[in-house]
Amino acid sequence: VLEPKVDESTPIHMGVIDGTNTTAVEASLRRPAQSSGVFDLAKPIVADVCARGDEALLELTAKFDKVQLKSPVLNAPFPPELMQVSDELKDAIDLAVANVEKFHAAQLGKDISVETAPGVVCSRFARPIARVGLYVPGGTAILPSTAIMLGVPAKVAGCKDIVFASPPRHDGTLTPEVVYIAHKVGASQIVLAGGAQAVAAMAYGTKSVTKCDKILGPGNQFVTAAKMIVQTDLNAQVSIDMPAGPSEVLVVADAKANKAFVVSDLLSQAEHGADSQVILIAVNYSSQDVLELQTELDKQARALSRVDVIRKSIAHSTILLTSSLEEAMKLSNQYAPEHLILQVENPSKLLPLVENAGSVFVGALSPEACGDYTSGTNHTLPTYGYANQYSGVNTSTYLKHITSQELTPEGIASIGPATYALAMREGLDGHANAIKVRMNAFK
Ligand code: HSO
Ligand code: ZN
Repeated sequence: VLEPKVDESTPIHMGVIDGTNTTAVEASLRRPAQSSGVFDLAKPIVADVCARGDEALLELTAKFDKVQLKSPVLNAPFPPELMQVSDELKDAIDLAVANVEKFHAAQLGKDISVETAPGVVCSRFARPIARVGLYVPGGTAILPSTAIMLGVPAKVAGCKDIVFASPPRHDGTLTPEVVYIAHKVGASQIVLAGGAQAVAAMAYGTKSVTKCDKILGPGNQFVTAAKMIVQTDLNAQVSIDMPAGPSEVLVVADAKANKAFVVSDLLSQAEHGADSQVILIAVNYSSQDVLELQTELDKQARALSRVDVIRKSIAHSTILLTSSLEEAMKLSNQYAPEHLILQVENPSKLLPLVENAGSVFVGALSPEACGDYTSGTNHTLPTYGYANQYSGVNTSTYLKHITSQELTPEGIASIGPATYALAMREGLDGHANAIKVRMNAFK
């Protein structure tokens, strides 16, 4: 398909609308449409890998990634020559891993044990999901940071088998940083495949790919479609973290906020992909403020290497004008952004008003880029409005919580009669009998 030629003289500006115009707001907060046809394309790929395993996987990698591999996997220990990383980057990765590890280790909750009634003790304890499949996208940008965000919590949770999947480069190798991170988190295997085929391989397992119990990670529309397909297949017995869509950010800024900072945050998300969306809720901006912001946006965007991607994402991004912080937060909650950045005076005062968001960046010195890489929070977050019901990836994403109970004779006496009554009301006298025989034994 021939893309229409971009007119480089057109300024890179966002559309501006009045935040009280509900119809216009609704239209501008709509996410760019995702084509449903992707499911029809992903289904046969998933079915093929399920049926023919490694053979299908190698064929699909040859077709989509243009490389004929001998084996679709790299098993640990990974060869040192495949993880040659500069000292500077190694230090950066080590720092990021340490911070992400600290924050995710702190999320390991305590087991609980409660005496709910005399002689009745109910407990809950956590166990790691044994085998997790972590998808690290390739495509237009290489994302070793995603390997950190998915791999470190898996290690913290104590998962037995950590499997990574990432599309190979044309020479059949992977980004060395990804291999280094896989090694650091103790991964057992890296699947050299991408797209729906990689997801299917981890969901069903093949002769060489470990079957995984849960599949996590962002990806393009094919990856997301495949995750949703395998999740609904009872034969796969696999769960997923969340349906992932294109990256997005919503910035709430007042007129005093540093416009260069605000613009840099908008652009750092806009550069992710043509389907990314960035929203600015401008509180009490004059028309002069809007003009200054647009001028800064155009200037900064043109200096970035991914300006062509940015042009496309900015085309479906908007500035909403509001006159109060409360109104701004209402709009933000309505959008349920993956990332919410607060560049206002006393930003932490707004936190109690946050209802729906993946992760919040509080104040002018907390750019999303820090959360994407190094501060410690996870960058795998709900997009596309799913922040209404999903949490971002965190340590419990890798855990199951198991409950237990233990009753004494006193416990049988204290809840036996009520249990018996409820069982009889449901017509389940087998249940009632299990209580009666015990109550009788202690009479
Ligand atoms: N902002 C992305 C994550 C990422 N950024 C990776 C840079 N590298 C998640 O929306
Ligand atoms: Zn990012």
